Amino acid sequence: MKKSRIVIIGAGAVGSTTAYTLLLRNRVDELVLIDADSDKAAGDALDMNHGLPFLGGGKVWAGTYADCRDADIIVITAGAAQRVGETRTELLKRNAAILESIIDQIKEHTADSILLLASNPVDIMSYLSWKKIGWPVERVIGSGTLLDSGRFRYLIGEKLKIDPRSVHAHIIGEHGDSELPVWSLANVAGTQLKLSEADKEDIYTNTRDAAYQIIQAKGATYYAIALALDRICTAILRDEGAVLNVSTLLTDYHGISDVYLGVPCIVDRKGVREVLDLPISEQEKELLHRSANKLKELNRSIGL
Ligand code: 6V0
Repeated sequence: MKKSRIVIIGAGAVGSTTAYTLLLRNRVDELVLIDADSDKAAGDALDMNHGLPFLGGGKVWAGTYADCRDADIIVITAGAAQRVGETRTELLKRNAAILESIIDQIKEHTADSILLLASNPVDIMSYLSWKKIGWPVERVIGSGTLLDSGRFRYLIGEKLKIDPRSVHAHIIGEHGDSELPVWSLANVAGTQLKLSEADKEDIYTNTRDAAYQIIQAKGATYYAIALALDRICTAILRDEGAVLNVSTLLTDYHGISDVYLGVPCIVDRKGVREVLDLPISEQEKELLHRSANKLKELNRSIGL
């Protein structure tokens, strides 16, 4: 039987934490780490292998692009991390160049895998990857607003004293400053949330600015994104049909086309099987259009 394999390109804070999360949760038979800093990837692989006697199963090594050939999923977490005070959009040009060289090397070895992007600005990086790699759109996925939606649900849960897994609420749009909360559909067991307007504003602001707060405090964010990436990988490997707010190409989504944005999607072994058409309010539609327009402008700024 073919072994399941995930290749992670970029073994920095996010990439190595994602690998460790996948390993701990026994998600995959083979994990391959690739990094421009080959010592870092080799060191991480060795460190994780030394944990195998306490785990059982799994295999981790520092590999090359040739290892992409048998990959079920290729996760891209390479790039420059956000600096203190730097917006995600300022990262754009630095990361676009890195990504293009990575895509060229992946293409040499496979056309069958699923590409999962986390590098920021993730919606633009996903669109760029899809354009450059030439694979079907369902197989090029961005982590989108999955992490943001997790933060949102956590903060709502804290305020209501309810387990965040029982809170159904979505952040959609850009993974970044123009993202929007879908308050009109947020619920607990179908009932409306008992939150004041001030509570809502506080929750949304803290969701949107969470990355800035964490980067200010410790330089990078990696635990929650690693779990979000693990969630997407599991939905794919187990053919779950899970509904996850990932970034995908929109085609006439409330009138928005030709841009990657985070919206609820059904994710299974083929990747994004379907984009769910959320019945959002008129005001939310307007905000989504603003988010899309911002991203389109940024896409154009790098010639997409
Ligand atoms: P990091 O710790 O600096 O790691 C980046 C790694 O990429 C380093 O180890 C580099 O050596 C490596 N790298 C750079 N260029 C290449 C290359 N050409 N080929 C292979 N490897 C390369 O950054 P960190 O891990 O903190 O962040 C990585 C990316 O994830 C950044 O773009 C972040 O902004 C982004 N994040 C995305 C999130 C999301 O929700 N999508 C969340 C958190 C971070």
